Amino acid sequence: MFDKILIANRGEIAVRIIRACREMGIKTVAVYSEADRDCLHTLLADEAICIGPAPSGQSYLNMERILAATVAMKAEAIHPGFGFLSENTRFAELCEKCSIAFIGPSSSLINRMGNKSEARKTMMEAGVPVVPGGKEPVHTAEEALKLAKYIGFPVMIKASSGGGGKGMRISYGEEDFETNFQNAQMESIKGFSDDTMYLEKYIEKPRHIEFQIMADKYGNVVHLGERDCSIQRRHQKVLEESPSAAISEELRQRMGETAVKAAKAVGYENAGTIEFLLDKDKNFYFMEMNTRIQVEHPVTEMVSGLDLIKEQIRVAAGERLSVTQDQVCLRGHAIECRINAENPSRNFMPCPGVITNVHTPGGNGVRVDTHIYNDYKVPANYDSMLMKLIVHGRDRQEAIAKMRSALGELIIEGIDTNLDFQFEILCHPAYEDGDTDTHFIPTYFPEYCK
Ligand code: MV4
Repeated sequence: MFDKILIANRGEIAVRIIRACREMGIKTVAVYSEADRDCLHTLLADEAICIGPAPSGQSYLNMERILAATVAMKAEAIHPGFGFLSENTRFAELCEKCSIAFIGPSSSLINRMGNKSEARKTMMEAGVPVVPGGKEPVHTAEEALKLAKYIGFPVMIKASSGGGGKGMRISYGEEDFETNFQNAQMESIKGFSDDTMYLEKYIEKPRHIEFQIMADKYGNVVHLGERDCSIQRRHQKVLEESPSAAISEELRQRMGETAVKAAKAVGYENAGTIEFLLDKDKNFYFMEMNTRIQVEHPVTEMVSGLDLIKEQIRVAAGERLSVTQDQVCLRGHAIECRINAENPSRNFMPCPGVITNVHTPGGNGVRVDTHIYNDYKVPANYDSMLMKLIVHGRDRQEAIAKMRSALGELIIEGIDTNLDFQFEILCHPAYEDGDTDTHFIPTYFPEYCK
């Protein structure tokens, strides 16, 4: 087992990882930028080292500085969290070259699954159902249009180096195809220096259902159930829950087996997420594989009882999974609301500033993952997430009641947040009815989608 781990991240996920390490008796090193000098994770870690000025490129994205800090502080492993360098092939490679354990999958796996068209092709060859569409990527509008006609409109145009909606456009017919293809490809070239695109049949009003998997170095792979992440605004998840109101026990079994098959097909190790699209006829299709721990991992922890961060650390240290599939027991219902420093009435504009008063809810089955505190100054340099509010109840009704109560108790003063927007969602009859596909926000809250 590792003696000391460096956490190459900030905010609530850095706090989360430090807590897991403390419980395991593992020493921790926090890295921070000059803007994060007073951040909670720097105070909770055993040691903390400044790695540069506020801009991410000179701090949390600076591979050399993070590796230098790891060597200087004599940490044997790095936990990358999510975002930043967590899915950066080059960084994982450098860790391997420096004999520093990267707590996640291998660099070659990160590379393969980061190429969305290659991942899709691998899954097709493994017999995992993928969204109907092309097997090979396309590079020109001409060849793409030929394929689009073969697939049949509407089609989804996607960037192979994309993900999370970047470099993605819907085309409803020949007349709009070339423009949408060029725009998506231009976005991909600008964002990823890659013009490789691929096409899929557009699935109308799908649900975004993702399965958590965990795999060790001995070929053991388990799934820990699904998370319904369909309530999104511009490809940003707003809230997540498990189990999904749309998944029966029989369908969960089939999707879970498919997720495990996908992970085994690529020789996966550590924590990963298989993203599926579920259509209104309950057909499911592989969409992407995420090679990191995700923001919404607490939802799975609450229903499975497993600590996913500890499991990641154990597996990275060469231990076997602590559960077999038969021992996985998914119980009750969990919901997570992301609380962000943003103003929904001003197009969700980020609202950094000083938090003058924060009161967090508690009670049976209420969990708060956050790094904020009274007088904390929310910096403008990073993403706007302040807190994750997670509840667990015996069933969806009880979980909804708990979340409404927790949101009602939460106080954050001094800056704008999306707290009231979350409350409106939780109180909406369509949410309560489980009528929550990816069109939920545009359908019921169009005023927030302008
Ligand atoms: C799709 C899709 C429908 N059909 N692909 C969104 C980002 C990335 N995870 C892939 N996503 C989607 N891919 C096909 N073939 C629907 C989504 C999707 C979505 C699309 C538009 C608006 C919100 C969305 C939320 C989740 C998934």
